[in-house]
Amino acid sequence: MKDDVELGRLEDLPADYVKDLTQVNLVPLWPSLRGVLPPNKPKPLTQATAWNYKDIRPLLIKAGEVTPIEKAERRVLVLANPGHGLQKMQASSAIYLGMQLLLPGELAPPHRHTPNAVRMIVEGEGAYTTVQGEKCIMHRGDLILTPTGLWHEHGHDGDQPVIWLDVLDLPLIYYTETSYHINGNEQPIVPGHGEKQYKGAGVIPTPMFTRSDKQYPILRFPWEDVKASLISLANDPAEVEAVQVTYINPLTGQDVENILGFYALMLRPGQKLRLPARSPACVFHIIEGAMSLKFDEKEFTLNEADTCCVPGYGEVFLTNQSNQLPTFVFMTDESPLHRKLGVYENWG
Ligand code: 1HN
Repeated sequence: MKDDVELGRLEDLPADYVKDLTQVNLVPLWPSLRGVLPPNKPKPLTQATAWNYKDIRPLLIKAGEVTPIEKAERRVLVLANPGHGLQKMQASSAIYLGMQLLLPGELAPPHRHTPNAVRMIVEGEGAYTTVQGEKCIMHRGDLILTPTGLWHEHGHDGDQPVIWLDVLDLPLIYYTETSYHINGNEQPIVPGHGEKQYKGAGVIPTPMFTRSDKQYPILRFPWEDVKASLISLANDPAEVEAVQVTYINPLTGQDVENILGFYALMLRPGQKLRLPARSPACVFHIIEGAMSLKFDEKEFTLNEADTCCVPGYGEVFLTNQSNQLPTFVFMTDESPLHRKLGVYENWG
């Protein structure tokens, strides 16, 4: 069957026939078939979009002035992709992004929910997230997980605003009609930190020869450790093209969460890197340095704390803006989801 064959339109049908269909909750497929199943390549709603931190920061600080934490629970400005419509609060079909502000002395109260979340810390010292009793201190560049179902609350003992990037699979969980939350009480702090127990990539704790069956053994990935891994990888072998690491569960080798994948990338001074066209949408957030990002006809310059989202099925060209310094990038994509669904593709 040729794809250029034009299928019948809704307007081609007798109006009273369409009315009869509607009355009994029936819809003809053929006027919509090409829309839901386009030829050769999906037509993502997700548009390549960048959000600059210099735009976000003053508006977020203003949110701190006009809305007390008790009236927000989570004081967040959502990075919404215009391709989906801003009210949908989506960066892509499965990814939600938000910048959250916590002021000194504030508490974002304990709750748990079905969507998986992570926080990438952008600015400030002295805040923490307690996840299932484990107190995770926030420093710039750290990644803190709050996977599905785990209790979490945010507190702040410092004296300056703290800001972080929230990444959730909320659009997907909402779409599947499984999104809900439960409020709880402040969690008692439990001893032990996964990031310390599982510090070495090649060794894991085995007290009395038993392995933990924890589903989320590491909840906080300190930036200093991840950065050191990238620098080490960049030097051995020196030819490795994409200096990239994946945040994984050390007990399974799988991605840290079920739906979204998380990565850190280092661009060498002056490096240009082409990322292949793959099915998942992808988010880039600059931890240190600056780069340009090209997708189709669009090109963005991304500086520290800037964030960009691109749809799937297109190449991405990254260029470090400095010939002297490396650039470090946090990335999120929908790979685990696509792999589980069997729709993951890499077109090279
Ligand atoms: C949430 O629980 C947090 O815990 C942040 O900090 C953003 C966006 C949608 C739904 C739940 C948080 C969220 C969220």
